[in-house]
Amino acid sequence: MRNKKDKDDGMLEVIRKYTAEIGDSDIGKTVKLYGWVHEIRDHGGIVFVILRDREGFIQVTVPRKKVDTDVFKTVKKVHRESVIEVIGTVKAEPKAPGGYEIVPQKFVILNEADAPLPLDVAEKVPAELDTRLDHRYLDLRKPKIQAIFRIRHCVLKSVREFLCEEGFIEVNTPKIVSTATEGGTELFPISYFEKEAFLNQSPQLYKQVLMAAGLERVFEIGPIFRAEEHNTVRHLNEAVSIDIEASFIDHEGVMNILERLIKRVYEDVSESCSRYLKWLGIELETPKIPFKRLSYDEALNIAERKGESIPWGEDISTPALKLISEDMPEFYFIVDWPTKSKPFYAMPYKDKPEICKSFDLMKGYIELASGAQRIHVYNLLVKRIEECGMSIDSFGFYIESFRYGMPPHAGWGLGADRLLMAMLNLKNIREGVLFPRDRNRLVP
Ligand code: AMO
Repeated sequence: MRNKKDKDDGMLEVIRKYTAEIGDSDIGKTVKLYGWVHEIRDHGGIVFVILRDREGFIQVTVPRKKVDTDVFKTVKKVHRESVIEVIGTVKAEPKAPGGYEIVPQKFVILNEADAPLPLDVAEKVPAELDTRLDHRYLDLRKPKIQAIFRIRHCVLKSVREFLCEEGFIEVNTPKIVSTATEGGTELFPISYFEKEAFLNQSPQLYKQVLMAAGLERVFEIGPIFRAEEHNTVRHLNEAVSIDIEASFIDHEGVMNILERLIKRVYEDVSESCSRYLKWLGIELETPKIPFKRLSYDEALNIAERKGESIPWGEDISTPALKLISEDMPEFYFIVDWPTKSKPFYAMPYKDKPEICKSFDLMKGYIELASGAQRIHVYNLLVKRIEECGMSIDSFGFYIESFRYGMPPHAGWGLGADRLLMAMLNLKNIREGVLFPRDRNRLVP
């Protein structure tokens, strides 16, 4: 383990280090490194091996005259991407990447990699995204790609910390369900013994039921499944959603939580991932809050002015959003949507029931989150379900919870993959997903 003294063959007591940990204080000392053979430069009497671990690179310099014969023989036959253990002396070497080199006393091939490689990890030959995803385990060995997932980890950690501090309890709800929650996208049917079942589109119904349960503030970070027909750079068939639900609060209240969360995540990533942002060449700017609230009507007007007209009541199309984003390239909310354009659970305004207390959080033309104050009144909910052409029979467990003390409540769902895409300017949402699922991709 890292920084623990490992006994090695009962002979040497060496500390295992990551490449990035090697510093001036190690010069002249013996260290142990584990990693992969990133590059081999064989000059006959001297071989340079670049060892890569999850933190970076280091040069292992192997001069025939100065190392054990077995060590030299092993280095001569090793293939790129083999897993190795190196024990050696640290030397300062200004010409080596990072400024240090290791001269090995021991060079062990823990597992030899076959040649040729299906994907070039050293990126001398660029590969298409599809090829990279087909061999994702190799693609992920690239430091830049790992940086994306180190940042993703930090985003989720930051979200958890923030929501816990705000009094939210983390929950896990079922992903095998019997009903739809979101109109507009199809469900994936699955075979569930003798019953019909589906993969959940959203934890929506469960998080609302948990309000009736009196948990007051819950959040879930989990998969959502959408049988999206289209194959775009921002749609997945399995996505990760960060969902919250809170009682005794309205849509404005949860929008305030959402914008503060976004700001906090940017701050945390800037602070703890500066190394990885640098690898990606990204300078992250923490957004200023509050974000602008643009009404649905205003959004339609901007699009109209720019030549794209949307009939009132319809969802705002991607071309229209692209035009709107010319004026609004950063974070903003689109609020006060037509009731008929949003799912049945969104609360209509009392004095203007054709619009509802719902919002989308946008970054440029990409929707990152949507949410609303919910209907908590039983009769109104039944009416809305029926107006949306659905039968209340399929909502049994959900509907019942509104009859016996459901508090007023609101919430939102924030796409984790979309947030990462926006934060890191990823051209394709799949770049930020380990093993994406889309229309054409079911493996790996
Ligand atoms: P909605 O359907 O807008 O709302 O989803 C919430 C957020 O989840 C992300 N998302 C997706 N990301 C990638 N690929 C997809 N196919 C995909 N579908 C959705 C988006 C989106 O903004 N129940 C409501 C939320 C709520 O009101 O609490 C819901 O699911 O970032």
